[in-house]
Amino acid sequence: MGRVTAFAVLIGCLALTSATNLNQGRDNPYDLSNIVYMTNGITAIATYHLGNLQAANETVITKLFLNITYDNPQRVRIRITDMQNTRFEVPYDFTNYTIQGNAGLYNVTISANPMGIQVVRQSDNRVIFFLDPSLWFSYDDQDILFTSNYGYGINALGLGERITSFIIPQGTYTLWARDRPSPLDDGQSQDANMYSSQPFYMIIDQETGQAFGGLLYNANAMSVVIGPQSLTFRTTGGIIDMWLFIGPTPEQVVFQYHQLIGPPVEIPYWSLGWHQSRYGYVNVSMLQQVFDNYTNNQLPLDALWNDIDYMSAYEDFMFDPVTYPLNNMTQLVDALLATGKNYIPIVDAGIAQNNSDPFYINGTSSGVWIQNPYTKNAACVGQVWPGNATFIDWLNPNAKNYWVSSLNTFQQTVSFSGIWLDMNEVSNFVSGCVGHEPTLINSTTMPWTPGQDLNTNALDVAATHQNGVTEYNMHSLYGYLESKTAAQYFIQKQTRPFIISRSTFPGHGKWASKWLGDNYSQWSFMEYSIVGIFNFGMFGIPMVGADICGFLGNTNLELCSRWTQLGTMYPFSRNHNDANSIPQEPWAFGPLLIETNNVSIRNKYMLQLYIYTHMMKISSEGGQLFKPAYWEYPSDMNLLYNATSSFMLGKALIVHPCLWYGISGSTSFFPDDMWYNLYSGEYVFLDYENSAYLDMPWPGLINIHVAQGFIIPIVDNYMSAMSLRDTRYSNISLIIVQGPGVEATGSVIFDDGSTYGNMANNNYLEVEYQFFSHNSTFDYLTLQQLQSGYKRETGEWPYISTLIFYGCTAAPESVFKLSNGLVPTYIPANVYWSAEDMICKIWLKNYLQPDEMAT
Ligand code: MIG
Repeated sequence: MGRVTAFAVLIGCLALTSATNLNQGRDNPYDLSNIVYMTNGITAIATYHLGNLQAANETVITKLFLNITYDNPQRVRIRITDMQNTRFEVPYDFTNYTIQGNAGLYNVTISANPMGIQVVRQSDNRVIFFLDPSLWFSYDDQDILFTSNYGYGINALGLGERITSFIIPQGTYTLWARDRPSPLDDGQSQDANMYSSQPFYMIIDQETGQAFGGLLYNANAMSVVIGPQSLTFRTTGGIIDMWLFIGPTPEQVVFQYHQLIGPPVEIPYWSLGWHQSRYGYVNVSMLQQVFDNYTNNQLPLDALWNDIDYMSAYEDFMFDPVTYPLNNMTQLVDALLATGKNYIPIVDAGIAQNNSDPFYINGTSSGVWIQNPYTKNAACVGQVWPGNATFIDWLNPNAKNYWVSSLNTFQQTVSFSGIWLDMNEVSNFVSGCVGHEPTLINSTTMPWTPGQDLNTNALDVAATHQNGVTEYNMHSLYGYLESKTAAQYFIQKQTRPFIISRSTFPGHGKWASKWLGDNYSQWSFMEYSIVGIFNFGMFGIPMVGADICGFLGNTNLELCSRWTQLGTMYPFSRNHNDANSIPQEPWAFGPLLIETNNVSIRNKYMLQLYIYTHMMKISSEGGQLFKPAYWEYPSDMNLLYNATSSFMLGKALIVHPCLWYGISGSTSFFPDDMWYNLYSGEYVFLDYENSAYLDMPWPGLINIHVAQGFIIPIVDNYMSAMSLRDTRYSNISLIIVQGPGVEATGSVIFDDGSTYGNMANNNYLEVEYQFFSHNSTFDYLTLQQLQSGYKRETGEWPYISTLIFYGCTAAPESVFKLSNGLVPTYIPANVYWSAEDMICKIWLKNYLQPDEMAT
């Protein structure tokens, strides 16, 4: 086998470099033996080498098994486990996982004494992982440490969840799910760990701008040190299970990662609309009033949310009989549904420990609670909103049935269309299980704030799950497993899960979505929201947004207006507010904010087919809707270093938000391309720095520009629709953006908008639009059905009413339709051309159907 020889040569090279370090005393005490080279990987045994070190202490794992797998040409897996004992591993959920082997896009080499592993990307010979044998490595029961030393300058992204700039500054970061109301509250640095654990990173090579990524699939508390040229992982347990994604572009890394974890769940059509929420709708008439105000102000709305205010004594699923009488509630929800709007209640993680609460009774009889480690057959009781509460052990075989049937029961009480899962870090107002001091485990290896440890506002890490698995291992998985289980409730009914959860873990996006948790009504938090959406998009959760206008503290007219302009471009757009803050519904500040809400929500509606089409594609292929401009233009590193000054929606649209108070315009950067104002068709003249001055009015619309070469479908009735349901019956216009000699393309996916699995089952319609400019007698537009698996309901169909051309250099004369035999028939149309603005419009008198062509 020629392959083996090739490896032997490479190993030889590596051994030479590491040999020089051997006599300095060893930071990596493991040697490799029994090395086996296979077609699709390498295995070896790593043995703790005593040498001149002191005797291993009893927590050291002395025999490790190394298993390197060439998953596919873009992905390598490095697993290091205990050879003699099983250790905790994350419940595995990557159903797409297959091993296809390496087609030569990377080289993996190892060295034996001490252990070293190097992965080099062949296209540019860059190290994308290097377990440098000369650097500290340890594999203790509760302290696993390793460094990847790249040898060149890196920008690190990802590693959630925290409030940070997009490029994470060098430093030490903790990953451990935590209910952290806000980084400003506890006097800690902004970058401390928050609700989710997302141990995925992307590295951008500072010299070349090329990208690669990695996932350390480990749920234990960990810290990551970002150095100038290295990443050091230190985890308090689990195993080393590292997947590497070779890139080389950022977007390829994202796709390679999503291919592993699975593309995100399909979301309902309506959920891409506008959501109103607040903590503090203290009774049903307040909720009704909000609904009425939307109607009276002619503002569109897609979902009305209900916080813990609805609950009786803060008990999940239970409406307060005085403030939220069931009769009134069901009436309200019926009225919402009748007008195409939806109702979304909150469900907290803790179940009230109340012997007359049916949900507590059921959970107790099915034995699903996380157990108290100090008392046999007793739940670990924490304290949350209802006071004493118990928590579900998602490893328990009865947990799924318990949770799905609880949601079924709740559905019979009130017709909710989605659920909001809060407090699932899992959060606890006290530390540990009530009645017992928590066991202090591993307080030393994490960079905790003084006085805090793993038990702080969490269940006792000694609390037990099925088969004795401890909360120490399971803690950061709560939100993910809760959401995944809740998704089964929707899936059994064949409807799409609409689940907005606060805590997440890799794999979450396949089942559920996410909001960014508590933020402040401050300009800086508006900017952080962009980073949050970029990050969770990378993490495979594209349906994400921040509380628009801010949650904690008081917003103001200008901030809330700007935030509404930006927030309506989030994939998940929800105005949400804390009970202690002044109101921030659209009418809270008079007519200016109403106007901003009106045009901004309608602007989102206008783009609904473009956005929905992307989200559906992403749900079958992975990827991001809302993403850094750098992803599309990776040769311009300025776009990376100014990541929040703009973002892209798909490939065609760039959005420039206004993130500063007191300004009405600014000089904004664009990627190197031809850009047209989405609304006016005006061409943007860029200066030598690729910048242009943009007006940023409010009330008014956020700046969106469209790149040449694309066709954007626009919903015609966006100014009259009162919810997204109405847009399903709208005709559409196509904005066709030509450049000199450039052809333009676009597409639309349309389906029933609600059934689970439509993409996988081909139950959708997909039409591709292509515009060909021949510079001769005529130009033509083709409409091609790529998929025709959706039968429309009466009146639904994206018929084309209008063709709008940007960058149009000559007036259209007449319009023909070419039937199958390419025989032209004249079709009646009104045409318009503005030579000055280079805009043409063709109003078709008979709408075009998806299988027709026009010239
Ligand atoms: O302890 O339900 O992040 O959105 O309004 C706070 C009340 C509990 C935290 C959520 C927030 C929600 C609030 N919740």
